[in-house]
Amino acid sequence: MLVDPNPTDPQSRGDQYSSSRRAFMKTTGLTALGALLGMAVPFERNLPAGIIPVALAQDTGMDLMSGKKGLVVLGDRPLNAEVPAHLLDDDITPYEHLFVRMNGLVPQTALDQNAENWTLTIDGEVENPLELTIDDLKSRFENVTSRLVIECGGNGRAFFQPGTSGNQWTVGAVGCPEWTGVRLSDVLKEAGLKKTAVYTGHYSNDVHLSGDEEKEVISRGAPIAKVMEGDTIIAWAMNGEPLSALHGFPLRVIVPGYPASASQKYLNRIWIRDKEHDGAKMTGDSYRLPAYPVAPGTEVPESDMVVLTNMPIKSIVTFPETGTEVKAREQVEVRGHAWCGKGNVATMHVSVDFGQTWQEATLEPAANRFAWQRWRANVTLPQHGYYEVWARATDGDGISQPPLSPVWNPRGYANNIQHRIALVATA
Ligand SMILES: Nc1nc2c(c(=O)[nH]1)N[C@H]1C(S)=C(S)[C@@H](COP(=O)(O)O)O[C@H]1N2
Ligand SMILES: [Mo]
Repeated sequence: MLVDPNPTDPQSRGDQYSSSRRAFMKTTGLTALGALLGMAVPFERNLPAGIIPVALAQDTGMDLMSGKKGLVVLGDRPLNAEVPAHLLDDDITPYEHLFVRMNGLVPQTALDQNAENWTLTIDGEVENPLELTIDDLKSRFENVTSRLVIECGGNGRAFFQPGTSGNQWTVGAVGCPEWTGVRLSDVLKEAGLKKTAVYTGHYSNDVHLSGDEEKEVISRGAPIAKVMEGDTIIAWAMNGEPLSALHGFPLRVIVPGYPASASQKYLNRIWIRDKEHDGAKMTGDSYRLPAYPVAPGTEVPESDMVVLTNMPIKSIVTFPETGTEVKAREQVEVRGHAWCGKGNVATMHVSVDFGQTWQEATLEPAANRFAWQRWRANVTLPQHGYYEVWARATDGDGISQPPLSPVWNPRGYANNIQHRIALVATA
Protein backbone atom coordinates (compact mmCIF):
# COMPACT_ATOMS: atom_id res chain seq x y z
CA MET A 1 0.00 0.00 0.00
CA LEU A 2 1.34 3.40 -0.91
CA VAL A 3 0.95 6.39 1.34
CA ASP A 4 -2.77 6.77 1.85
CA PRO A 5 -3.72 10.10 0.30
CA ASN A 6 -7.16 10.01 1.90
CA PRO A 7 -6.80 9.27 5.57
CA THR A 8 -10.25 8.61 6.94
CA ASP A 9 -9.56 9.07 10.60
CA PRO A 10 -8.69 12.69 11.16
CA GLN A 11 -8.72 12.23 14.92
CA SER A 12 -5.79 9.89 14.89
CA ARG A 13 -3.79 11.62 12.22
CA GLY A 14 -4.39 15.25 12.74
CA ASP A 15 -2.17 16.36 15.56
CA GLN A 16 0.84 14.52 14.33
CA TYR A 17 0.75 15.71 10.80
CA SER A 18 -0.88 19.01 10.26
CA SER A 19 0.57 22.41 10.66
CA SER A 20 -2.81 23.63 9.42
CA ARG A 21 -4.42 21.61 12.12
CA ARG A 22 -2.21 23.20 14.72
CA ALA A 23 -3.06 26.59 13.34
CA PHE A 24 -6.71 25.61 13.57
CA MET A 25 -6.35 24.46 17.17
CA LYS A 26 -4.73 27.72 18.14
CA THR A 27 -7.53 29.80 16.72
CA THR A 28 -10.69 30.50 18.59
CA GLY A 29 -12.59 32.72 16.18
CA LEU A 30 -15.01 31.00 13.81
CA THR A 31 -13.83 32.95 10.82
CA ALA A 32 -10.45 31.23 11.11
CA LEU A 33 -11.57 27.95 9.56
CA GLY A 34 -12.77 29.59 6.40
CA ALA A 35 -9.50 31.49 6.17
CA LEU A 36 -7.45 28.32 6.57
CA LEU A 37 -9.44 26.45 3.94
CA GLY A 38 -9.51 29.41 1.63
CA MET A 39 -13.27 29.20 1.12
CA ALA A 40 -16.53 29.81 2.89
CA VAL A 41 -17.74 27.19 5.38
CA PRO A 42 -21.49 27.78 5.54
CA PHE A 43 -22.12 25.47 8.52
CA GLU A 44 -18.97 26.39 10.37
CA ARG A 45 -20.87 27.31 13.52
CA ASN A 46 -22.17 23.72 13.77
CA LEU A 47 -18.73 22.19 13.93
CA PRO A 48 -18.38 20.80 17.47
CA ALA A 49 -15.30 21.92 19.39
CA GLY A 50 -12.53 19.35 19.15
CA ILE A 51 -13.56 17.96 15.76
CA ILE A 52 -10.84 18.54 13.20
CA PRO A 53 -12.09 19.17 9.68
CA VAL A 54 -11.09 16.27 7.45
CA ALA A 55 -9.59 18.63 4.91
CA LEU A 56 -7.06 19.87 7.43
CA ALA A 57 -6.20 16.43 8.74
CA GLN A 58 -5.63 15.18 5.20
CA ASP A 59 -3.45 18.08 4.39
CA THR A 60 -1.31 17.17 7.35
CA GLY A 61 -0.84 13.50 6.57
CA MET A 62 0.64 14.78 3.39
CA ASP A 63 2.67 17.44 5.20
CA LEU A 64 4.93 14.91 6.85
CA MET A 65 5.05 12.19 4.23
CA SER A 66 4.90 14.36 1.14
CA GLY A 67 8.62 14.11 0.43
CA LYS A 68 8.53 10.30 0.65
CA LYS A 69 7.96 8.17 -2.44
CA GLY A 70 6.78 4.58 -2.68
CA LEU A 71 7.08 3.78 1.02
CA VAL A 72 4.85 1.14 2.60
CA VAL A 73 3.17 2.56 5.68
CA LEU A 74 3.01 -0.03 8.46
CA GLY A 75 1.25 2.26 10.90
CA ASP A 76 0.45 5.90 11.33
CA ARG A 77 0.44 6.32 15.11
CA PRO A 78 3.28 6.09 15.62
CA LEU A 79 4.33 6.61 12.03
CA ASN A 80 6.29 3.70 10.59
CA ALA A 81 7.05 3.14 6.93
CA GLU A 82 9.45 0.88 5.07
CA VAL A 83 10.91 0.91 1.59
CA PRO A 84 10.55 -1.74 -1.15
CA ALA A 85 13.96 -3.24 -1.95
CA HIS A 86 14.15 -1.94 -5.52
CA LEU A 87 13.84 1.64 -4.23
CA LEU A 88 17.02 1.21 -2.19
CA ASP A 89 19.30 0.99 -5.21
CA ASP A 90 21.11 4.30 -4.65
CA ASP A 91 24.57 4.26 -3.06
CA ILE A 92 23.44 7.18 -0.90
CA THR A 93 19.84 6.75 0.16
CA PRO A 94 17.89 9.89 -0.77
CA TYR A 95 15.38 11.41 1.64
CA GLU A 96 12.45 10.14 -0.39
CA HIS A 97 13.54 6.54 0.07
CA LEU A 98 14.59 6.45 3.71
CA PHE A 99 12.39 4.43 6.08
CA VAL A 100 10.66 6.13 8.98
CA ARG A 101 10.48 4.74 12.47
CA MET A 102 8.77 6.72 15.20
CA ASN A 103 8.15 5.36 18.68
CA GLY A 104 6.18 8.46 19.64
CA LEU A 105 5.07 11.67 17.99
CA VAL A 106 7.28 14.06 16.06
CA PRO A 107 8.05 16.93 18.45
CA GLN A 108 6.71 20.39 17.75
CA THR A 109 10.21 21.86 17.43
CA ALA A 110 10.91 19.47 14.55
CA LEU A 111 7.58 20.16 12.84
CA ASP A 112 8.33 23.88 13.05
CA GLN A 113 12.01 23.41 12.11
CA ASN A 114 12.71 25.62 15.09
CA ALA A 115 16.13 25.17 16.68
CA GLU A 116 16.48 28.66 18.04
CA ASN A 117 16.99 27.70 21.66
CA TRP A 118 18.22 24.17 21.09
CA THR A 119 21.01 22.95 23.31
CA LEU A 120 22.69 19.61 23.75
CA THR A 121 23.60 18.79 27.33
CA ILE A 122 26.43 16.39 28.11
CA ASP A 123 26.37 15.44 31.76
CA GLY A 124 26.74 12.56 34.17
CA GLU A 125 30.15 10.90 34.52
CA VAL A 126 32.14 13.80 33.02
CA GLU A 127 34.57 16.32 34.51
CA ASN A 128 33.06 19.33 32.70
CA PRO A 129 29.38 19.06 31.87
CA LEU A 130 28.67 20.86 28.58
CA GLU A 131 25.71 22.71 27.24
CA LEU A 132 26.28 23.20 23.52
CA THR A 133 24.30 25.11 20.95
CA ILE A 134 24.24 23.85 17.40
CA ASP A 135 26.67 26.64 16.48
CA ASP A 136 28.99 25.47 19.28
CA LEU A 137 28.97 21.98 17.83
CA LYS A 138 29.64 23.26 14.32
CA SER A 139 32.45 25.60 15.31
CA ARG A 140 34.22 23.91 18.21
CA PHE A 141 34.67 20.42 16.80
CA GLU A 142 35.94 19.01 13.54
CA ASN A 143 33.04 18.53 11.11
CA VAL A 144 32.79 15.12 9.48
CA THR A 145 30.66 13.74 6.66
CA SER A 146 30.18 10.02 6.20
CA ARG A 147 27.79 7.50 4.76
CA LEU A 148 26.43 5.44 7.62
CA VAL A 149 23.87 2.65 7.45
CA ILE A 150 20.94 2.92 9.81
CA GLU A 151 18.91 -0.24 10.17
CA CYS A 152 16.04 -0.82 12.56
CA GLY A 153 16.78 -3.69 14.94
CA GLY A 154 13.43 -5.17 13.89
CA ASN A 155 14.15 -5.14 10.15
CA GLY A 156 13.22 -8.64 8.90
CA ARG A 157 10.88 -9.31 11.83
CA ALA A 158 8.11 -10.35 9.42
CA PHE A 159 10.03 -13.51 8.50
CA PHE A 160 10.19 -15.03 11.99
CA GLN A 161 8.05 -18.08 12.74
CA PRO A 162 6.21 -17.94 15.06
CA GLY A 163 5.60 -14.24 14.51
CA THR A 164 6.63 -11.74 17.14
CA SER A 165 4.95 -8.50 18.09
CA GLY A 166 6.06 -5.16 16.68
CA ASN A 167 6.15 -3.60 13.23
CA GLN A 168 6.23 -6.31 10.60
CA TRP A 169 9.24 -4.93 8.74
CA THR A 170 10.34 -7.03 5.76
CA VAL A 171 13.61 -5.82 4.22
CA GLY A 172 13.20 -2.07 3.92
CA ALA A 173 13.84 -0.63 7.39
CA VAL A 174 17.36 0.24 6.34
CA GLY A 175 19.15 2.97 4.43
CA CYS A 176 22.53 4.56 3.96
CA PRO A 177 22.32 8.35 3.79
CA GLU A 178 25.29 10.67 4.12
CA TRP A 179 25.40 12.37 7.49
CA THR A 180 27.26 15.51 8.56
CA GLY A 181 28.11 16.33 12.14
CA VAL A 182 30.84 15.93 14.72
CA ARG A 183 32.36 12.87 16.33
CA LEU A 184 30.75 12.08 19.65
CA SER A 185 34.22 11.01 20.82
CA ASP A 186 35.55 14.56 20.27
CA VAL A 187 32.71 16.03 22.31
CA LEU A 188 33.24 13.52 25.10
CA LYS A 189 36.97 14.27 25.16
CA GLU A 190 36.14 17.93 25.73
CA ALA A 191 33.72 17.00 28.50
CA GLY A 192 36.40 14.79 30.04
CA LEU A 193 35.18 11.29 30.75
CA LYS A 194 35.51 10.11 34.33
CA LYS A 195 36.90 6.63 34.95
CA THR A 196 33.42 5.62 35.99
CA ALA A 197 31.93 6.34 32.54
CA VAL A 198 30.69 3.15 30.88
CA TYR A 199 27.61 3.94 28.78
CA THR A 200 25.78 6.76 27.01
CA GLY A 201 22.10 7.55 27.61
CA HIS A 202 20.37 9.50 24.81
CA TYR A 203 17.44 11.85 25.31
CA SER A 204 15.10 13.81 23.05
CA ASN A 205 11.91 15.81 23.18
CA ASP A 206 9.50 13.65 21.23
CA VAL A 207 6.07 13.21 22.71
CA HIS A 208 4.72 9.95 24.12
CA LEU A 209 1.71 8.53 22.27
CA SER A 210 -0.36 9.05 25.41
CA GLY A 211 0.37 12.77 25.19
CA ASP A 212 1.80 12.57 28.72
CA GLU A 213 4.78 14.91 28.68
CA GLU A 214 6.37 13.20 31.66
CA LYS A 215 6.67 9.91 29.82
CA GLU A 216 9.84 9.05 27.95
CA VAL A 217 9.30 7.74 24.41
CA ILE A 218 12.65 6.07 23.97
CA SER A 219 16.06 6.59 25.54
CA ARG A 220 18.78 4.20 24.50
CA GLY A 221 22.55 4.34 24.46
CA ALA A 222 25.80 2.59 23.63
CA PRO A 223 28.93 1.50 25.47
CA ILE A 224 31.56 4.23 25.89
CA ALA A 225 34.12 1.94 24.20
CA LYS A 226 31.90 1.80 21.08
CA VAL A 227 31.29 5.53 20.79
CA MET A 228 34.97 6.35 21.46
CA GLU A 229 35.96 4.42 18.32
CA GLY A 230 35.16 7.64 16.46
CA ASP A 231 32.50 6.47 13.97
CA THR A 232 29.59 7.56 16.13
CA ILE A 233 28.51 11.09 15.27
CA ILE A 234 26.14 13.80 16.35
CA ALA A 235 24.60 14.86 13.05
CA TRP A 236 22.73 17.98 12.04
CA ALA A 237 22.51 17.26 8.32
CA MET A 238 21.53 14.38 6.06
CA ASN A 239 22.52 14.41 2.41
CA GLY A 240 23.65 18.01 2.75
CA GLU A 241 20.33 19.28 4.11
CA PRO A 242 19.39 20.09 7.69
CA LEU A 243 17.74 17.08 9.32
CA SER A 244 14.04 16.83 8.48
CA ALA A 245 11.16 16.58 10.93
CA LEU A 246 10.94 12.82 10.45
CA HIS A 247 14.64 12.09 10.80
CA GLY A 248 15.54 14.04 13.89
CA PHE A 249 15.71 17.83 13.41
CA PRO A 250 17.82 19.51 14.64
CA LEU A 251 20.29 16.89 15.98
CA ARG A 252 20.55 13.14 16.13
CA VAL A 253 23.17 10.69 17.11
CA ILE A 254 24.17 7.98 14.62
CA VAL A 255 25.69 4.87 16.20
CA PRO A 256 26.63 2.92 13.08
CA GLY A 257 26.57 -0.85 13.27
CA TYR A 258 24.11 -0.84 16.15
CA PRO A 259 20.33 -1.15 15.82
CA ALA A 260 19.11 2.30 14.76
CA SER A 261 17.18 2.60 18.02
CA ALA A 262 20.51 3.74 19.51
CA SER A 263 20.55 6.59 16.97
CA GLN A 264 18.36 8.99 18.94
CA LYS A 265 16.58 11.63 16.90
CA TYR A 266 15.75 15.13 18.29
CA LEU A 267 18.77 14.72 20.56
CA ASN A 268 19.01 17.20 23.43
CA ARG A 269 20.97 15.35 26.11
CA ILE A 270 23.58 12.66 26.47
CA TRP A 271 23.80 11.41 30.00
CA ILE A 272 27.05 9.57 30.62
CA ARG A 273 26.24 6.63 32.84
CA ASP A 274 28.31 4.58 35.28
CA LYS A 275 26.41 1.45 34.24
CA GLU A 276 24.53 0.12 31.23
CA HIS A 277 21.86 2.70 30.42
CA ASP A 278 18.38 1.78 31.61
CA GLY A 279 16.20 4.36 29.84
CA ALA A 280 12.94 3.65 28.01
CA LYS A 281 13.25 0.65 25.67
CA MET A 282 16.69 -0.32 27.00
CA THR A 283 15.26 -2.86 29.43
CA GLY A 284 12.82 -5.75 29.40
CA ASP A 285 12.48 -7.37 25.98
CA SER A 286 13.12 -4.17 23.99
CA TYR A 287 16.07 -4.45 21.62
CA ARG A 288 17.30 -7.40 23.61
CA LEU A 289 18.10 -10.98 22.71
CA PRO A 290 18.21 -14.09 24.87
CA ALA A 291 21.75 -14.70 26.16
CA TYR A 292 21.55 -18.23 24.71
CA PRO A 293 19.68 -19.73 21.73
CA VAL A 294 16.06 -20.57 22.49
CA ALA A 295 13.41 -22.67 20.73
CA PRO A 296 10.87 -20.60 18.78
CA GLY A 297 8.10 -19.36 21.04
CA THR A 298 10.06 -19.73 24.29
CA GLU A 299 9.26 -17.31 27.10
CA VAL A 300 12.63 -16.05 28.22
CA PRO A 301 13.05 -14.59 31.74
CA GLU A 302 13.96 -10.90 31.64
CA SER A 303 17.19 -11.55 33.52
CA ASP A 304 18.40 -13.72 30.61
CA MET A 305 17.94 -11.00 28.00
CA VAL A 306 20.99 -8.98 26.83
CA VAL A 307 21.18 -5.75 24.84
CA LEU A 308 21.44 -6.15 21.07
CA THR A 309 24.67 -4.44 19.99
CA ASN A 310 26.27 -5.16 16.58
CA MET A 311 23.75 -5.87 13.84
CA PRO A 312 24.48 -9.05 11.86
CA ILE A 313 25.95 -9.38 8.36
CA LYS A 314 23.29 -8.57 5.78
CA SER A 315 22.62 -7.76 2.13
CA ILE A 316 19.80 -6.74 -0.15
CA VAL A 317 19.03 -7.17 -3.85
CA THR A 318 18.03 -3.75 -5.17
CA PHE A 319 18.08 -4.48 -8.91
CA PRO A 320 16.18 -5.81 -10.76
CA GLU A 321 12.85 -5.37 -9.04
CA THR A 322 11.41 -8.68 -7.92
CA GLY A 323 9.16 -10.22 -10.58
CA THR A 324 11.04 -8.70 -13.52
CA GLU A 325 11.02 -10.54 -16.85
CA VAL A 326 14.41 -11.19 -18.41
CA LYS A 327 15.67 -13.18 -21.38
CA ALA A 328 16.89 -16.74 -20.90
CA ARG A 329 20.54 -17.41 -21.89
CA GLU A 330 21.45 -13.71 -21.75
CA GLN A 331 23.50 -12.03 -19.05
CA VAL A 332 21.47 -10.13 -16.51
CA GLU A 333 23.08 -7.76 -14.04
CA VAL A 334 21.85 -8.15 -10.48
CA ARG A 335 23.08 -5.83 -7.78
CA GLY A 336 22.51 -4.51 -4.32
CA HIS A 337 24.29 -3.60 -1.10
CA ALA A 338 25.93 -5.46 1.77
CA TRP A 339 26.64 -4.20 5.28
CA CYS A 340 27.56 -5.48 8.68
CA GLY A 341 27.36 -4.25 12.27
CA LYS A 342 31.04 -4.94 12.76
CA GLY A 343 31.88 -3.11 9.54
CA ASN A 344 33.68 -6.08 8.02
CA VAL A 345 31.81 -7.41 4.99
CA ALA A 346 34.17 -9.90 3.34
CA THR A 347 32.45 -11.58 0.39
CA MET A 348 29.17 -11.62 -1.45
CA HIS A 349 27.56 -14.51 -3.32
CA VAL A 350 24.39 -15.06 -5.33
CA SER A 351 22.52 -18.20 -6.33
CA VAL A 352 19.91 -18.61 -9.09
CA ASP A 353 19.25 -22.31 -8.40
CA PHE A 354 17.75 -22.13 -4.92
CA GLY A 355 21.08 -22.32 -3.19
CA GLN A 356 22.57 -25.38 -4.94
CA THR A 357 25.46 -23.40 -6.37
CA TRP A 358 26.76 -19.96 -5.52
CA GLN A 359 28.55 -17.46 -7.70
CA GLU A 360 30.81 -14.81 -6.21
CA ALA A 361 29.70 -11.23 -6.77
CA THR A 362 32.05 -8.27 -7.03
CA LEU A 363 32.06 -6.17 -3.91
CA GLU A 364 33.07 -2.52 -4.05
CA PRO A 365 35.02 -1.07 -1.13
CA ALA A 366 33.04 0.93 1.40
CA ALA A 367 33.10 4.73 0.92
CA ASN A 368 33.96 4.81 4.62
CA ARG A 369 33.63 2.43 7.54
CA PHE A 370 29.97 1.46 8.11
CA ALA A 371 28.78 2.59 4.66
CA TRP A 372 27.02 -0.15 2.79
CA GLN A 373 28.96 -1.70 -0.05
CA ARG A 374 27.77 -2.12 -3.62
CA TRP A 375 27.82 -5.66 -4.98
CA ARG A 376 27.15 -6.77 -8.56
CA ALA A 377 26.91 -10.09 -10.36
CA ASN A 378 26.05 -11.12 -13.90
CA VAL A 379 23.78 -14.13 -13.92
CA THR A 380 22.55 -16.21 -16.84
CA LEU A 381 19.33 -18.15 -16.59
CA PRO A 382 19.64 -21.36 -18.66
CA GLN A 383 16.11 -21.68 -20.03
CA HIS A 384 12.70 -20.08 -19.73
CA GLY A 385 10.89 -20.36 -16.44
CA TYR A 386 10.80 -19.15 -12.85
CA TYR A 387 13.98 -18.33 -10.95
CA GLU A 388 14.96 -16.67 -7.74
CA VAL A 389 18.08 -14.70 -6.97
CA TRP A 390 19.28 -15.46 -3.47
CA ALA A 391 21.84 -13.12 -1.97
CA ARG A 392 24.31 -14.05 0.76
CA ALA A 393 26.94 -11.84 2.35
CA THR A 394 29.73 -13.18 4.57
CA ASP A 395 31.60 -11.17 7.18
CA GLY A 396 35.28 -11.18 8.08
CA ASP A 397 34.69 -13.82 10.73
CA GLY A 398 33.28 -16.22 8.12
CA ILE A 399 29.70 -15.74 9.30
CA SER A 400 27.15 -15.83 6.45
CA GLN A 401 23.50 -14.95 6.17
CA PRO A 402 21.29 -17.99 6.74
CA PRO A 403 18.76 -19.23 4.12
CA LEU A 404 16.09 -19.44 6.83
CA SER A 405 15.50 -17.04 9.69
CA PRO A 406 18.30 -17.13 12.24
CA VAL A 407 17.69 -18.17 15.81
CA TRP A 408 14.31 -16.94 17.00
CA ASN A 409 14.00 -14.32 19.75
CA PRO A 410 10.95 -13.01 21.60
CA ARG A 411 10.75 -9.63 19.88
CA GLY A 412 11.99 -10.59 16.45
CA TYR A 413 15.26 -8.65 16.20
CA ALA A 414 18.34 -9.02 14.02
CA ASN A 415 16.81 -11.22 11.30
CA ASN A 416 19.43 -11.45 8.55
CA ILE A 417 17.78 -14.15 6.44
CA GLN A 418 19.02 -14.11 2.84
CA HIS A 419 17.08 -11.72 0.64
CA ARG A 420 15.43 -13.34 -2.37
CA ILE A 421 13.84 -11.89 -5.49
CA ALA A 422 11.91 -13.59 -8.30
CA LEU A 423 12.99 -13.44 -11.95
CA VAL A 424 10.96 -14.78 -14.86
CA ALA A 425 13.01 -15.82 -17.90
CA THR A 426 11.37 -15.78 -21.31
CA ALA A 427 12.56 -18.02 -24.14
N1 LIG B 1 13.82 10.50 19.42
C1 LIG B 1 13.67 9.32 18.81
N2 LIG B 1 14.72 8.75 18.24
C2 LIG B 1 14.60 7.56 17.63
C3 LIG B 1 13.35 6.89 17.58
C4 LIG B 1 12.24 7.53 18.17
O1 LIG B 1 11.12 7.03 18.16
N3 LIG B 1 12.43 8.75 18.77
N4 LIG B 1 13.29 5.66 16.97
C5 LIG B 1 14.54 4.92 16.85
C6 LIG B 1 14.42 3.75 16.02
S1 LIG B 1 13.75 2.37 16.75
C7 LIG B 1 14.89 3.72 14.73
S2 LIG B 1 14.86 2.30 13.82
C8 LIG B 1 15.46 4.93 14.11
C9 LIG B 1 14.73 5.27 12.82
O2 LIG B 1 15.33 6.37 12.19
P1 LIG B 1 14.64 7.07 10.94
O3 LIG B 1 13.19 7.28 11.26
O4 LIG B 1 15.39 8.33 10.75
O5 LIG B 1 14.78 6.15 9.76
O6 LIG B 1 15.39 6.06 14.96
C10 LIG B 1 15.65 5.80 16.32
N5 LIG B 1 15.70 7.04 17.04
MO1 LIG C 1 14.07 0.62 15.27
